[in-house]
Amino acid sequence: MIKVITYGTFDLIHFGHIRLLERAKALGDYLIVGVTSDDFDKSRGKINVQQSLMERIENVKSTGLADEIIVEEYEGQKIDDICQKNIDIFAIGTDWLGKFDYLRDYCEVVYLERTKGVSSSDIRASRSKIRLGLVGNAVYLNKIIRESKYVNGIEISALCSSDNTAIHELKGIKQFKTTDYSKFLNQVDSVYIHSVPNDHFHQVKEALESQKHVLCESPISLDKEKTIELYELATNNNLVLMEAIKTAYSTAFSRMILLIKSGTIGDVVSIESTCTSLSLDTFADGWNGYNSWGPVSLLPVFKILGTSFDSVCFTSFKNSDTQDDDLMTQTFISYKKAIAVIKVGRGIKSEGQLIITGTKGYIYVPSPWWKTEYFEIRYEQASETKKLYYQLEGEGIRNELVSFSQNISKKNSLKYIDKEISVAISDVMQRYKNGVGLSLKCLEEAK
Ligand code: C2G
Repeated sequence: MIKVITYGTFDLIHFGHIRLLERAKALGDYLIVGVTSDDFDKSRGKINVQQSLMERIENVKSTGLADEIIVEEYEGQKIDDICQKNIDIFAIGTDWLGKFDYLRDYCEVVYLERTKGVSSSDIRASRSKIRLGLVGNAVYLNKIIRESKYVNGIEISALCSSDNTAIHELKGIKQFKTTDYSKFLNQVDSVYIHSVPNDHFHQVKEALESQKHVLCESPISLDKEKTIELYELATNNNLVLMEAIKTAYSTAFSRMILLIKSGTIGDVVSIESTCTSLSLDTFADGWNGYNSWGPVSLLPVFKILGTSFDSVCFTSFKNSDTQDDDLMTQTFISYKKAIAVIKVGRGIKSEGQLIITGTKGYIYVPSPWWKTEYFEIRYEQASETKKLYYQLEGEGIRNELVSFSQNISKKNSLKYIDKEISVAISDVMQRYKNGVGLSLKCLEEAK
């Protein structure tokens, strides 16, 4: 019996895929089809896949051509499969010509002519694109423009800004002044807001009232009740409102949360997170240290310990030169059975690590943990340490945009930051702003 194997994503299965499978099947007596897992696709840069692994397996099944379907999960698996399953022929389309010659040491390699004029990418691209408008002056918007190019289904069409000098990649993007916000909204289907936190509430509200989906840089507002109001508005209008903290969309960060939830380190009793940046101009005006770093540093706390905390208090040091700019703030959040200590600062530099302590062991994420790619699960016995690495493309922005677009089209609508977390973040930001539980110190005066 001649055994043939082939691999693919088989997203939105089409004529080209079916022809490939037919010809692969005709090469032998038994056809095995390896369907790529979502993670494997992400790791090889295929982030726009529209259908889930189960749907893609169903696609292949429905052709009736596969005698066996397996999942391809890792780099190098093809060699393992070929050896373990005694494969005679490996077949693949000519778009991979030469790329799999190394498999000739294990079996025959056949490249089958790729069918012209049809591809999953074309099918995805032909679906109408979501016009995304950008709001703000920040240099960070350049990253959004750049990363959006990797995301199918989203097209940056307009910018609303009071000063666009920091934004360089404006080709093909219509521009509006902040006074023309409603005109700008007329030109888009959705908005990404990266203005100053004080402006978020009214900009998000007006966008939702104009039936636009919103992705807003955290904090969504500096007032718990206002954030609740915005979520209600979004729900009532059947619109997507998402908080943008890019860390939440990193694969390593999501995996870490799942491992903790499954009890890998026992019950979590403490979380320590540190986020600092030396450069004062990392964030635009209106973003003090706490607004800049507070939300991201609170994210693991609320994700892991939940949002029903008992109390929050802060100790903040101000720099006497820049009175309205907090140099360093420690936040203590106490829960029934756990405590979180967060250190954030702008104009200081510290080790940006995250440590999550449990009753069986702890997780250590090295600096800069907010760009999580790598973490360790450590136990009393050093020999039991597990080290995990998941590559992060585009600092998480790319995944954030994919998730926003999928939520809008109601596909795979996984919520990385749910309403409760957004509200809890606004709650803590509001307490800090209003000085509730805040002990304020001035470095110069303390001397
Ligand atoms: N294909 C084709 N004609 C097309 C489109 C695709 O013959 N118009 C073939 C591809 O060459 C591939 C198979 O159909 O052999 C599956 O294509 P994809 O779903 O795009 O998967 P791909 O990214 O090519 O995965 O480990 C994964 C494999 O290396 C290939």
